[in-house]
Amino acid sequence: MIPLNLYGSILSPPTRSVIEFCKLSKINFNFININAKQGDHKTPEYKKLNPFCKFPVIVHNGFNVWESPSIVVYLADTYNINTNWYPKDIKIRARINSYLHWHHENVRSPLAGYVRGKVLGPVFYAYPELDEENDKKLKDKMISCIRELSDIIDDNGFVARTEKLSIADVFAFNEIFNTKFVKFALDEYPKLNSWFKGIEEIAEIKDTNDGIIEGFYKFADSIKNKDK
Ligand SMILES: N[C@@H](CCC(=O)N[C@@H](CS)C(=O)NCC(=O)O)C(=O)O
Repeated sequence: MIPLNLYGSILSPPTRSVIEFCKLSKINFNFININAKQGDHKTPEYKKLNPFCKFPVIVHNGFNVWESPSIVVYLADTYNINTNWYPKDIKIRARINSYLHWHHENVRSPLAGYVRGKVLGPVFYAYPELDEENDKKLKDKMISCIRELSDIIDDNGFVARTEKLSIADVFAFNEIFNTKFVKFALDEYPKLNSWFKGIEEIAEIKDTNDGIIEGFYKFADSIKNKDK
């Protein structure tokens, strides 16, 4: 029996980062899909797994952990991981952890903010369409975040200022990946673009992310047709 259950959605960047960490670390897991439109994450049972009703969550041998960076650290310690993705070297870990703490407010918030407001929110949570003013406000925040990440990569190569790719890059990559929903192109940022494409081609990541955008639009169309 696999002792690890992972609850989440493939559309969710933090869920994918945990899935990819498992795959890159050869940790087996059962995936339990959360249908946000149906409110699977708002049920009393789910609330026992994560009191804040967010995904991803893991349950490992009956022990539940929420917040994706915290899940990754728990899994790395539990499965004794020592790879470039999350090495045991405490100074490299400190760099990765610093990024992961910074990531929520400074990367996830501005990138997911626009993607959710513009595309995912209206489909999953019946958000009203963004008006021009809010569209611009959220889009500007997304662009200034991409610029900041691009500067970090220009200067350091990797987002956590490590010498090799780490799980921090995967977290950043997955948030940027979702900007495909708003058709944002990275061509203006050559180093960021090649960093992004390099990560996208890693087998475990490709295997997870391929087909997501197309799958979402098919789902959104099927809802629209049902509502007609
Ligand atoms: N800081 C959290 C963020 C989790 C999060 O925002 N998850 C989103 C999906 S990407 C969610 O649960 N959305 C459902 C909701 O807010 O109702 C983490 O890294 O795990």
